[in-house]
Amino acid sequence: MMVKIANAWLRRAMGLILVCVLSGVVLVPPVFAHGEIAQMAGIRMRTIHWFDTQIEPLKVQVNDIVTVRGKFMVSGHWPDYVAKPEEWVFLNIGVPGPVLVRLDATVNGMPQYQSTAFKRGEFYEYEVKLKARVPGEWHLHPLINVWEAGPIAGPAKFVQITGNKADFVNTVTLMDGETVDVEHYGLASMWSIHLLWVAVGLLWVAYWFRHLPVMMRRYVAVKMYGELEAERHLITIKDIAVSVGFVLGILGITLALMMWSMNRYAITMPLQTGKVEAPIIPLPESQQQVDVKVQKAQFDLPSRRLDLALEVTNRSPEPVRIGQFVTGYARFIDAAVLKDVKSDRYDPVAPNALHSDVTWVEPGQTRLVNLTVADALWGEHRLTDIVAEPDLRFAGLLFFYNADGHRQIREIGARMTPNFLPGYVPVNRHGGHVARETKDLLG
Ligand SMILES: [Cu+2]
Repeated sequence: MMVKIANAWLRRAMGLILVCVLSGVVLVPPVFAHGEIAQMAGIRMRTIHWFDTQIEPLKVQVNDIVTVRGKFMVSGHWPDYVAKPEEWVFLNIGVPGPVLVRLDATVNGMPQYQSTAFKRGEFYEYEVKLKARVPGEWHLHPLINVWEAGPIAGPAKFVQITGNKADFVNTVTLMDGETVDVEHYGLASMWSIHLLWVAVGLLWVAYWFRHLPVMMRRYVAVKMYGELEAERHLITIKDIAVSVGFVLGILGITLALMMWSMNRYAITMPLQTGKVEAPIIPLPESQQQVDVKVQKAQFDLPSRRLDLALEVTNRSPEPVRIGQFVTGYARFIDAAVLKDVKSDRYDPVAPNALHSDVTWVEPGQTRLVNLTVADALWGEHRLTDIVAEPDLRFAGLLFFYNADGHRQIREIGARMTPNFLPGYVPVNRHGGHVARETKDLLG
């Protein structure tokens, strides 16, 4: 009777475990990205503003070259709680593991083989050349590692690598003319030396474990030989000789291996520390002929919308209009000015998110512009989390375009008020675009 009940319970438990495992396999969607949206929204919005990112080609064979290039601005609204980019930064690539190798990287034309420093408020242009190594579909980001702050990722694309990993070649010609295969260079000696020391370790253990029982040997010895005699049977003269032999042998092997490697690799260079300098070359976009003051910023959580009241002064000789807002890696576009589309569902672009109540700001004119940046992208990329942060500020790049499409970029940033209530009409809005829209929603 008891056995039957136990059997029934066991069967039920097994069934439950099976259901759990299957639902884990069937119901949990596969995860593609690698946590870029888990980073604090405030850090993403106020550190590096990435734009003009190009990752190409997106379909390659093993050994083909993928180029990542683009521009970024180092925010002048860098948070106080994040280590500064003037200390140590490194231009890198965010991919799941060494699926590509980095052949070359430049920032403003300067090779970036080591860490560097970036100045807040400056624009930079970068290029990274990668060689495809492991077949698969990989989410590939440009990335800047900031010392003590971590990686700050740019917009990613999926790169598909086909072919066979065994065909991957990565050869380098050294200064002395020797060509080496970096994939396998020094691996044989590394393996042999490691295995040698594993063998020495096992021999040492085996020597002391040769007599059974191994546990409580002192107790057994005292039982057999009495208190006074036990010591001589626990560690014998032979044991001492073998131990000394081990020590001398290990020292001898170490010396011999050191002499062998000094002879085999006669000329070596230590890994280099220090910084390379990224020169500051003013990019055409950074010439500042448009001034922007943020008069009011409100983040409307229910409608995923940033409402901005901006005082725009146009000091350029031509009328300009706002066409794009970039914060972190996300791009919010005014469809009437620019055409941009999502390259895949994870592409952080909102092609029709920007609306302003003033189209053109004429030369010499100062206008109050009410701008709304509204899109589900705020939520999809968890930038809405900004309202849960203790330093409620945003920053981003405003792209102004003239009639020819020539652009100027200004960074804006300010403290902002969150609004959690649906249908809330902001105060101090005198018939502006935002207030009208909200009133329309109400009734
Ligand atoms: Cu990713």
